[in-house]
Amino acid sequence: MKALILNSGRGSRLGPLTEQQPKCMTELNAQETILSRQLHQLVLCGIEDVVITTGAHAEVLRRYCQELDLPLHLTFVYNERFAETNYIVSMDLARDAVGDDDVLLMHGDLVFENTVLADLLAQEASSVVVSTTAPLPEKDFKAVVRENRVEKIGIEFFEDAVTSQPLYLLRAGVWKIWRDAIHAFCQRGETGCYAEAALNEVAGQIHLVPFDVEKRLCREVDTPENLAEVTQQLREVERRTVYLCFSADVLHSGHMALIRCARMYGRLIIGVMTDRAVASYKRYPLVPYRERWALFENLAGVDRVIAQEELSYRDVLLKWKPDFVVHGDDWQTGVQKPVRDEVVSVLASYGGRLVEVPYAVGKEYEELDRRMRGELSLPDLRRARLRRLLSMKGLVTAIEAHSGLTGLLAEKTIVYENGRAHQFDAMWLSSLCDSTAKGKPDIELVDMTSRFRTIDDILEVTTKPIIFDGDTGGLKEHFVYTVRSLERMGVSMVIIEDKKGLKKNSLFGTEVSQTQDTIEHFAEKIRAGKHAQKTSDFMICARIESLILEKGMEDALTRARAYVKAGADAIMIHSRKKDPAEIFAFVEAFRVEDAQTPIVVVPTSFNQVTEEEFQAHGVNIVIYANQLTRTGFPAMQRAAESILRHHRAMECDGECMPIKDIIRLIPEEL
Ligand code: SPV
Ligand code: MG
Repeated sequence: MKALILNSGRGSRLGPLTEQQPKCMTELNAQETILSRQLHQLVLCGIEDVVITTGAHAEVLRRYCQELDLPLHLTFVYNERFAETNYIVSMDLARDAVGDDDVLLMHGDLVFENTVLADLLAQEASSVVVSTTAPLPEKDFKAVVRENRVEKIGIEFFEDAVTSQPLYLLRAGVWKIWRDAIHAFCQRGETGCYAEAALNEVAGQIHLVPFDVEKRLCREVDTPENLAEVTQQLREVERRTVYLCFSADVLHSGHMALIRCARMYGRLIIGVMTDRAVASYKRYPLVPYRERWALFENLAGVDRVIAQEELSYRDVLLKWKPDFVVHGDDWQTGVQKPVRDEVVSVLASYGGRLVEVPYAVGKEYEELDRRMRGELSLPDLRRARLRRLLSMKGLVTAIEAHSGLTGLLAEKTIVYENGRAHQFDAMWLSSLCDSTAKGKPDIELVDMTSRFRTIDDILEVTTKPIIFDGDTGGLKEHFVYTVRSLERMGVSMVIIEDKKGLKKNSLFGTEVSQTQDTIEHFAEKIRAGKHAQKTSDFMICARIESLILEKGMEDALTRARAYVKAGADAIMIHSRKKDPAEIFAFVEAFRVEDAQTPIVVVPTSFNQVTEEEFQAHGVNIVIYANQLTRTGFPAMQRAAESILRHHRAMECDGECMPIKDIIRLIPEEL
């Protein structure tokens, strides 16, 4: 595609403005002239080759273009008879320079919005700009349009006519026919008419359609009055802002195309989604927020960078009121649809507009994303993520996982609500559920080798941090090995409980005989574990069983103090009471002395308490310890009983996941 700009005319109607320089060099504002604006717009739209016809002040024009120093290949075609001929001659002279490509043709005094050009270039058929909303001008160009086809263009037509502007997209075939007609006119000496006279002669042979810009700016500057009106309209156009939000770790060519597109619409405000907002709806960001911010701040063409703290755009849109929001069209369906719907309604509330561009799909982008996901599952990154989440969110949630499949559920389950996304932050590798899945009691019977095997299954298919239920931790001499192995695998935290002897599940409480360890002995185990670990990311959490074993609040608090002193990175306080009062009493008393050490709770019995309430009391990690196992098992039991009762499987079909869904549940590639 080549651009052909006609700049041979004298533009005498602009008076003194065109005495020393061509009309196209008339200033529109302190930063740009008509020509510099056109040339920048061509660059923005990816056009590289420009042919400019010259006449009056040809040398001034040529020098000016060189000084602009734009990444364009410019060819100048001089029309020496510019004073006595019309631009039909300049177009004829430019035929060789333009060649046989598609052509974007414009007059040198035309001022238009970026989107007019971008949208025109996106048309398939040869098109000319018209406006169905502008009043018909007496003296300027009008196009006669019938059945969406331009039949004639000229100043003398009024019937079936709409205002038209000399901005054309001409596909190669159409250009060739018009060009030859122009040549024939010039050969016959008909050089005083508009080039459109030649176009009208061959209109029957070409397909030229109107491209309606309605109220968008696209006007010629002929007189000082025109200039005043156009510059005023341009000021309004230039005040417009466009908002584009990014959550990506790296910028690829698809993102750059999106940025280029957004810049067409106005001054560009880039929203950088905070780590917390990104982690709420997709994988954890690999590149931290500050770094992502810095990337955009230094990007040419970006006017302002702001933080988007939620997945929802509502707050940002209401604060900044951008005229446009640009987004890929991938959010029209699927999980992000509610976010999009909200954007549409907020924009409608103040007259903004959503612009959606085709989402960049491509093998290279998928590969990039796959590589990033792969990085997240590497032990160092995964291990460190729990601490980062704790400092970022204050409250972290974990759900139990005891297999690759439940790990995937923990990894991928997401719900959207009021413009927010919710996912679990981490996985709890429960001893109860791991043992139950193997049909064994929760008495430290499943040995570490087997527990590590479960971890490995989960690690292989997920990226979220893992909190490992280490039971009592075993002998101190064994525990140090466990710490090293867990750390090496990329586990973030081990929780050990202060019991000794044959451990039983805490939810039995005092119904079974269980013995609490001494403070000194357990503290020694914590110290040994902390000493054994190699990185500062790994966390050892001390689980206090005093309330479970009805040893009282004072005992629990004394132990908490001692365990923190021994090096515990977090404290888990457990209870099997329905009433959360003793949990809250512990947390409040502990927080008086210690504002920092994270507190973990497992609300299996006191399950009426919401995460918000826990956070308000000072809790940092909420573990949903067994709900997947407890919901999965009854469904399986019902299916087994139904088959036995009916001697066939049909009756339990309603409870079954469709075969198609189960085989698609797990992608072949991670
Ligand atoms: C587990 O899930 O294995 C636990 C929590 O240790 S609880 O079952 O509540 O003791
Ligand atoms: Mg357990």
